[in-house]
Amino acid sequence: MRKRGSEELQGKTVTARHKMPAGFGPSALKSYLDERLARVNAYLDGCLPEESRTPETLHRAMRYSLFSGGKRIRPVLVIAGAEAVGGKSDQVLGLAAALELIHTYTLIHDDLPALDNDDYRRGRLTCHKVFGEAVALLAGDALLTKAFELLSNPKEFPSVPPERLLDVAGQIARTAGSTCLVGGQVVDLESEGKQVDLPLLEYIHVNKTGGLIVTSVTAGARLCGAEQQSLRALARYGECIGLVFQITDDLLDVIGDRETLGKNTGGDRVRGKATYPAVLGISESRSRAGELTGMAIDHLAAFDERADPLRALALFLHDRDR
Ligand code: GRG
Repeated sequence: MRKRGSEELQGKTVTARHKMPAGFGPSALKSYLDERLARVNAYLDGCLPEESRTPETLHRAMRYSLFSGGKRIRPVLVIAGAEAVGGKSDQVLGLAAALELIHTYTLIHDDLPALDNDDYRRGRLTCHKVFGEAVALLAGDALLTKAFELLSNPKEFPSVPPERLLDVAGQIARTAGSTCLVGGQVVDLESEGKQVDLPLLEYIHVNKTGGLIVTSVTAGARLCGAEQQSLRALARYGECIGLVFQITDDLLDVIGDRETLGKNTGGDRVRGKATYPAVLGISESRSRAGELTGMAIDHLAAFDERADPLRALALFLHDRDR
């Protein structure tokens, strides 16, 4: 695939003032990500049962999918959201891990033959291809359950008042449930092969993909005691990058590189999926992604340099090639 330079993808609407924050360029972002991801990965490793623990097949399947090279976007957003309001990553590691566990469960279930029937994910065979459908289904269930085990344990969050933790756990449960993530997935399935207009497309993506992203950005900040005004701004930022994330994902399914993505491309068209390129065309989809990226960064105007990782992440999500 021809590498899409940021100038080209950013189109007309991500302007010079939306470039990487001064002092927080690509190498600073890389160090930031490496450092945070190492901590998230260590935490995830410590909270899951070892592969040797009975039932071994189940624990192997859970670990297989969790440690298969995901980008860890949601945990990074949890940490960056917390840091933007003065929190520390250590305060929110359990939350960051919980959101990645939920995300990984959705991917395992989404790949099953009853849903997208995908053979490859993150460059490897999908969970059900390696462990069989029944174990994959149950590995997804166990990851989801593990997330709420973490969230219901105040010992994982020693500096957080229990009522605040309960509040955040409730927010995550609502996001993962029938009126957001699972609901968005159902509407997506029901729309396959049908003519879909922009409002319906955005309904699907706001719920299926955007909800978990908004919750990632806001829940860490909420856990750290952020004020309502900051939470509202972070939520608007999250809504914008959630859509950018999905538009880019849709574009990559059309123009992305199979090797880089680690999964097959073109599946959306074959399945008659509702996507931005199908509804708006490629050029208009790119412009929309650029416009939303600029809007996301503008929503952070009241934050100081502690929000620079969020600003840089907006641009990163816009420019990503996997
Ligand atoms: C409850 C089964 C079920 C599904 C809910 C989230 C979801 C709906 C399905 C997951 C499948 C999917 C393709 C969702 C769209 C969001 C998306 C592009 C997910 C991939 O996320 P990345 O790119 O993945 O962050 P990595 O592999 O980097 O973790």
